[in-house]
Amino acid sequence: MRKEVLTRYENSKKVYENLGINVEECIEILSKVKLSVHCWQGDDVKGFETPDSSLSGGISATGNYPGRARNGEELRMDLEKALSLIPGTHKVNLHAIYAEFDNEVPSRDKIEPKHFKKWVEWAKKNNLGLDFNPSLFSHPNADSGLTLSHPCSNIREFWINHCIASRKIGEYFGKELGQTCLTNIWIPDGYKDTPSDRLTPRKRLKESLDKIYSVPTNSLYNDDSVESKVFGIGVESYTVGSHEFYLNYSILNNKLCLLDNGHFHPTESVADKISSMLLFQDKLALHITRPVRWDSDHVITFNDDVREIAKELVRNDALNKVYIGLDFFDASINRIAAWVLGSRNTLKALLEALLIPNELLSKIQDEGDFTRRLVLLEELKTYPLGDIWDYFCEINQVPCKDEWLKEIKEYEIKILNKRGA
Ligand code: RNT
Ligand code: ZN
Repeated sequence: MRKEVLTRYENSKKVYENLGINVEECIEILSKVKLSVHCWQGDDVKGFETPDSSLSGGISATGNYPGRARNGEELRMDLEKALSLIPGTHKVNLHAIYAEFDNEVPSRDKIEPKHFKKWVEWAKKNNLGLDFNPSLFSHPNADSGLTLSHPCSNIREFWINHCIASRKIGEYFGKELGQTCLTNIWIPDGYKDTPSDRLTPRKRLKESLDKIYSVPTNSLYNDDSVESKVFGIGVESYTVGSHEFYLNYSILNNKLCLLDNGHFHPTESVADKISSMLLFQDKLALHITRPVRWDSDHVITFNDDVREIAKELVRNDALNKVYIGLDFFDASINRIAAWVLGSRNTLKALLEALLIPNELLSKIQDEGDFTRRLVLLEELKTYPLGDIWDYFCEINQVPCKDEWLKEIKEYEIKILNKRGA
C-alpha cells in the first residue's frame, strides 16, 4: 500500500464517516460484486465461426483500431490482460459464436458443451464464472431479420434448437464452475417499416419461447433471461420482443427480464424501472452500456445514467438479486482499454452509490424536506470518492487512476500491433 494513497483514504474516510457511512463495510460489499464482462468487446462481435463474418441484427461495431482478437487464444489473452486491471473477481459473458471446434464447424443448432471446453478450463484457471447467450444474428437463417418469430416453421425450429442447445451449455458452465450461469436470449426480430400485423409475430415468438423453456435446466446451474429492445438499425418501426412483451412473458413464466439501458427511448430511465421490477420479481438482469443518440454501444462512462442505476441497485438492496452484464463494442479505440474503462466505471458508480447515506435521504424525503434532499444529493457529487476508489484499487492490487493505461500501451506495442487484420 502506497503511503500517499493510504493517507488520502484515511482523511476521506472521515468525511464519509461524518455522514454516518461505514466505509469499510462499503468496500467489503463492493469486493463481492461480480460483473459479467462481455467477451464480444474484444473482437467487434465477430466470433470464430467464419473469418469474414459480418455483424447483422441491427447492431454495429464501428472503427478499425488495430489488434482485434481473431481466435480463442487471443481473446482469452486479451481478457486476462483486461481483468488484471479491473479490481475484484468477475464473470465473463460468452456468445454461441465463440464456440471452438476441432475440425468442421457444426450448424448452430448442434453446438454442445464440448465446444466450450477451452473456455471452461480457462475460467477455472482464472477463477472466473461464465454467462452465456445464444447468437441469433450474423447467420443466413437470420438474414430476413426474423428468427424466433419467423413465419417459416423450419427457421423457427432451427433457432429454437439453437436456444435449447445454448441453455444446456449454460447449465454446463454453472455446474463446472459452481456459480449459476445466466443464459440470455436476445433476438433482432422486427420490421423497417410500419407492420400490417403486430400480433402474429409476437404470438410466434411466445410459442417459440415456450418450446425453448419447456426443456428443463437445473436452476442451480442455469438462470434464463429475455432481453427486450425498442429498435435497431434497419428495424426502426417495430420490434417483436419489446419491453412489454418480455416484461409480461418473464413474470408469467418465471424468467428474468433483462434491461439493456440502450434499448429504451432516450429520455426513459432504466434506473427508475428497477424498484418496480424488483417489487414483483425476485431477480433482474442488466446490460449496462452507453447509447449515444441510438443503441450505439459506446464504452460505459461514469455518467448520470449509470450512476443512477448503481444508486437504485444499492438503495433497493438488490446487489444479490441482479446480474450486472456489460454490453458495449467500440472498435475505434484500444479494445482492452474499453473493457477496463467500462468495467471500472461501473464499479466506481457502485462505490459511489454505497457511499451515500441512503437511510438518511429516505427519511428526509418522507419528512418532505425536499430542499435538504436536493442539497445533500448535490453536495455528495463532490465528496472525495476518488480517494476511496484508489484505496480499493490498491488493496485489489490493480493500478490507481489512469496508471493502468501504461500497461495496456505496452501490451499494444508488444502484442496487438503484431496482429494482422
Ligand atoms: C443488442 C443487444 C444484445 C447484443 C449482444 C451482442 O442490441 O444489446 O445484448 O448487444 O448480445
Ligand atoms: Zn444488450
